[in-house]
Amino acid sequence: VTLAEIELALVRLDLVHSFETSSHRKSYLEHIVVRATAEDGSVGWGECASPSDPFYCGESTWSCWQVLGEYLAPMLLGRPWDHPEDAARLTAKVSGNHFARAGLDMACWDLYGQRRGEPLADVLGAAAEAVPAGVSLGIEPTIDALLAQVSRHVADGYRRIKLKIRPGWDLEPVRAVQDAFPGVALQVDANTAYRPEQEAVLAELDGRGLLMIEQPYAAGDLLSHARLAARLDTPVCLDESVTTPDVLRTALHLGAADVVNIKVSRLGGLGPSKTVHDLCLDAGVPVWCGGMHEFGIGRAANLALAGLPGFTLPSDVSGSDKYYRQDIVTPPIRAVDGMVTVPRSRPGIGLDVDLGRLSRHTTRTWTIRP
Ligand code: OSB
Ligand code: MG
Repeated sequence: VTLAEIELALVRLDLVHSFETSSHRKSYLEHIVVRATAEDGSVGWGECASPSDPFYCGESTWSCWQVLGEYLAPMLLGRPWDHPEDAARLTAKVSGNHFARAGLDMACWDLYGQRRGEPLADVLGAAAEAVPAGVSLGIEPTIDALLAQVSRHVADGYRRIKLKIRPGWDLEPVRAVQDAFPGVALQVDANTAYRPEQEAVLAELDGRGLLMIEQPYAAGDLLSHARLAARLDTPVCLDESVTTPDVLRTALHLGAADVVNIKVSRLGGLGPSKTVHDLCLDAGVPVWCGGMHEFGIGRAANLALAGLPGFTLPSDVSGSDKYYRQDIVTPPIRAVDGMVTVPRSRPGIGLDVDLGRLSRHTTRTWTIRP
């Protein structure tokens, strides 16, 4: 494959319900849609699902825009590659910037799948027809508002609920949800909001039968996660910490992760995500597929990956309608009885991009040629 043109589109979709984590609150999302056109005219799609602000990691929408347009796209255009991992090697000089890299990587995998005439899941060796879906619920202004959200998603059939927590919003929401919905499969995600000196509250959460506690401490603090994992019965899950397969190997060596959240964006693409999956499978560490509020393109890539055998826990990959009134792909990604079907309606990412909807929601474009 040789790319002749890469177009970046800044696409804005309103959220049906605003989302708050331990660090910020959002009512709409802007992602970069990557359209890569090969010399033969075939088109591959990718998505940079970076948060707007550099709070989850160091990247932001504008850092992705700049790094894609100034570095990643020019390094790939006009240079032939056979496999998407070869394409990734052509841009290996760019360090970090995983969200930016993932957007272009996805477009390369889409083209590769089309060349082989196979949907991405099949290319990756993922056999599952559908994957169990959970939802990630943000911090709400009140406990009642949170219970209303939980109620809606339990009624929709989702198989587990994840609550965002932070100091001051932890024990109370967990108790309230468990009291109102006994037996609900529940886990929590702190997005690095605790310091190791605050272990006592996490120890109190232990014993509530949570499926896991996700990323309580700073991304770089593998040692404190390892200590916590040794002390708690509740599994400790890493998200922000696991940026590369090498970091994952260190985390496993230290016993810092009982469970791993795999995100295509955070790891910089499907290749490294598959590597992390394979390492965890060998180590007997269960994984699940996290999300970054992806539009349909990124959601489709997540689902293809989540069909691999190590993904034994419910994902954060819900139907698009949890977030957006109307997605930019067809058929829409939906959860039925808490299961989301892995898209296989065409080769590559497995579904079609609705060009009309895409252009209606595009606020800016940048076309890069060799
Ligand atoms: O930590 O998993 C996270 C969204 C933005 C930033 C970080 C996280 C999340 C989510 C959303 O939890 C999961 C989803 O895409 O539904
Ligand atoms: Mg997380």
